[in-house]
Amino acid sequence: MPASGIDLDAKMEAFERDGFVVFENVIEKDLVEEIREELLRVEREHEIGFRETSFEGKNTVRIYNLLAHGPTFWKVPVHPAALPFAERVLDRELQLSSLSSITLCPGQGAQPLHADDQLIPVPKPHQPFTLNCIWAISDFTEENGATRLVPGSHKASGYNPGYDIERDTVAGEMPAGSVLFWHGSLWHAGGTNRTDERRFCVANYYCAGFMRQQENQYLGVPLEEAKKFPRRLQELCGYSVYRGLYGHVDNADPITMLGREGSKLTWERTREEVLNDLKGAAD
Ligand SMILES: O=C(O)CCC(=O)C(=O)O
Repeated sequence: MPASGIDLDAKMEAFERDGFVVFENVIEKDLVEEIREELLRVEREHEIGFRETSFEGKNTVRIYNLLAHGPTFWKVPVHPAALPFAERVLDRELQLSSLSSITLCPGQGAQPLHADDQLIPVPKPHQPFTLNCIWAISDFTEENGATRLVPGSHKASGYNPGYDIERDTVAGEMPAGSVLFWHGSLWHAGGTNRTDERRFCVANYYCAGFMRQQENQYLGVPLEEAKKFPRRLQELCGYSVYRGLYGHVDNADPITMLGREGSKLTWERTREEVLNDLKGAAD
C-alpha cells in the first residue's frame, strides 16, 4: 500500500469494473477550507458570474485555468492521495489536461449525459486516455447535484451518448474532502441542485502524455509563475518529454526553460536506458 494507506489494487478493481471509484475523506480539512475560500476570492476579484451555455450550466460558476490563480491550486494535481492512482491508470508520464472549478448554485438543473473523451476519434471501448478526478469541496449529495454516473458505460462500444439520451444513473455522493475518479469514456453528468446551498468542487482532469491537453498550460500560466511550481507539477503541465521525445524544444527537455536540469532525449540514451524508462513508465 502507498504512504497514504489507500489500497490501490482494490480501488483499481472497482475502477475497471464500474468506470469510477471514490476515495473517501482523503484531503485534509484545512486544505478543503482553503480551496473553498480561494474559489470565492477568485470569483469575487474577477467578477466571475454564471456561464452562458446550458452545457456549462446557467446557474453554475466555473473558474478555468486555476493554476494561474495562486499557490493553493498548485497543491491539487500533485496531491499524494490522488496522483499515485492517476499514475497507475494513465502511467507516470501523464499530464494535467485542465484544472477548473464547478460550483453548482441553487436552481442549477441536470447537465446532459456525456463522456469526457467523446471528441477523441478513436473506436470505443479503449484504454483510459483521460481521467477525471473531482475533489469534493463541499459534501456531494443527491439533493445538491452530486455527479450522476452510468456504471460500466466506459465499456460501451461504438458510440457516445447523444445529449437527449436517458439512462439509469447513480449519484456520486461523498463527503467534502473526498475524491471521485472516473474513466474518460464513462457517461456522466452534473446533477440537479435542489438545495439552497452551493455544491463546490475542483475538477482535476488528467490525460495521457501523448495527448493534447484541454487547457493550454504553456500560455495559460505565465512562465514566471510556472518557474515557481514544484518540479512534478511542471512535468504534469507538459514541461517534460513523453517517452524521451515528444514535446522537446530544439532537441532539449523543455524543463530546462524553467531553469531546471533536463533529462536526456531518447536518441542520446543507450538501448538499456530506453528499455528501463519504458518499463518504469508502465509500472
Ligand atoms: O459538475 C459535475 O458534477 C460534472 C460536470 C461535468 O461532467 C462537466 O462539466 O463536464
